Amino acid sequence: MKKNRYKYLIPLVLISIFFVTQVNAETCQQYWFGSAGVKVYVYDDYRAWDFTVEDDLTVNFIEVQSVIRSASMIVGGDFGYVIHKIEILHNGVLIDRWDAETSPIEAPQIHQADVSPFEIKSGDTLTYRIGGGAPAFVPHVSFCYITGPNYVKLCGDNSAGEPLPDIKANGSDGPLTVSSSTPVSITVSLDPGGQAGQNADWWVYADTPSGSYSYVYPSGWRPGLTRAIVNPLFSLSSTEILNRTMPVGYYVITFAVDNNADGILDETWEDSVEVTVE
Ligand SMILES: [Ca+2]
Ligand SMILES: [Ca+2]
Repeated sequence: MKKNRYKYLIPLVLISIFFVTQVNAETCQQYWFGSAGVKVYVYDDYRAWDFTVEDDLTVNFIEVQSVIRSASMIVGGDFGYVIHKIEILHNGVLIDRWDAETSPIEAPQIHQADVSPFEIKSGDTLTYRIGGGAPAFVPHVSFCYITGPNYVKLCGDNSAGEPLPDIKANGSDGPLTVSSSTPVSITVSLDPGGQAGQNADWWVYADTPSGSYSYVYPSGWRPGLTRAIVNPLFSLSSTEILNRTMPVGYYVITFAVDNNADGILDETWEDSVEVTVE
């Protein structure tokens, strides 16, 4: 009899390990700027892009992509390598700075760095800037352009933060435009932040040209507005809830969780994606 008790203990231990691992999962926010084919020239002065922080996070790692290339105005050709400074600032305070060795070939450069943990809050300003750095032998004539796509990505620990629901269409935060012959894949994921284990209403619904539809677990989509499930908040990895072609029109699909479990739509924490089918 005694021996049998342990068979219940093993699954419990496994569940605990799973739980801890999930709560400490890393969360990232990514801010895109620039686009391929559009050149923004950088001289000795800095060029800057500002972003508004979407969610609170304790950041301990950054990754930045810059698509850049050196060039020369004077000889109409290419000078070779030019050193530019790139800086990331949070509310005007420098977080990280590094040299970009800009070559005559347009190429994406990825910079990654562990940083001393710092808090970002929704609405804060994040700045990417690039400039300066003419080499000594050609002062004031070297420059580069930055094109795209570029991004600033901040990662960190959200285990004490707000829940972060995320919904994507074909892997994108949108807005997405597709043809009526292209399938649309909708995925949802949740970082529960400091609310893991709190019982909550979960909602997945779509505003469509033919009215509202809701995803109800486990049966699937139905007309009207209905709760997907009532369940404690947990770390939900990317899960597909739709994959099909859709009639021409404009759609907004929302994933939300509430800070209660009363069956009423509160959308305390929500994320939406817009899809236009042409
Ligand atoms: Ca999203
Ligand atoms: Ca509710």
